[in-house]
Amino acid sequence: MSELTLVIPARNESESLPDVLDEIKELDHKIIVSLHKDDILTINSIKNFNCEIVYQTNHGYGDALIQGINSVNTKYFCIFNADGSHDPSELKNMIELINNNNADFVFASRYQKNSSSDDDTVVTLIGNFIFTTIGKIFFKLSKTDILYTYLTGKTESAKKLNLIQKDFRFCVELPIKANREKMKLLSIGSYERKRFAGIKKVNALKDGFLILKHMIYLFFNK
Ligand SMILES: Nc1nc2c(ncn2[C@@H]2O[C@H](COP(=O)(O)OP(=O)(O)O)[C@@H](O)[C@H]2O)c(=O)[nH]1
Ligand SMILES: [Mg+2]
Repeated sequence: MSELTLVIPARNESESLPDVLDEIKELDHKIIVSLHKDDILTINSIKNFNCEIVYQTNHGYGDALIQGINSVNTKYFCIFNADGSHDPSELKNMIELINNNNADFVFASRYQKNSSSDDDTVVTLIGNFIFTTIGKIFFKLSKTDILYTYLTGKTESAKKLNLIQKDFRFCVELPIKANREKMKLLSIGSYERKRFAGIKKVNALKDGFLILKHMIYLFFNK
């Protein structure tokens, strides 16, 4: 068995998640799907797959990830979406990069050389540019794509960060706290695919505002 566990947060992904699990079933990684027990459709859609299910006790994307990561017992974990937008063929290079450099986290980026996205909209593109710039100026983050949470990390490093954000604020909480702990953060080019099916859960305005508020909070609370 490999040293990597894929942590898959899922909400209403019965149309995409079976295809995602089918695509990664030949890989030698452990798989944890983190979802709420009320999400019966998604749970039923994956019952024939060999994966562990973590039932989150609260709701939200960050909550699913925090509880998923707490259940990991391999050296590395990877946050891997249930919608098909993360390409599993990129995992090999991410693991090599983190391992060869003894890094704490490797973040995939859609906005560096040889990278792109088929899932971005004008609103998310502009939003991401603004948040990435705030990250650079106010938090000295060298990350080129702050909101794209396709990352591989050392499990023990993530567990040290005391991550508590239960919604999409998690996307900025992790890199900002890791950078403050002077952890080693690397970036790797990535191509984001269109989601296989179903609808996006992020609300650009509502979640964008929450993330902005949280960045202001983190700036004043060190
Ligand atoms: N468990 C759980 N997963 C969620 C929640 N919101 C989003 N997700 C999952 O997080 C991933 C990213 O969500 P998505 O809507 O695709 O956002 P985007 O990729 O940023 O556009 C998908 O796998 C979703 O199913 C939530 O409230 N709870
Ligand atoms: Mg998505």
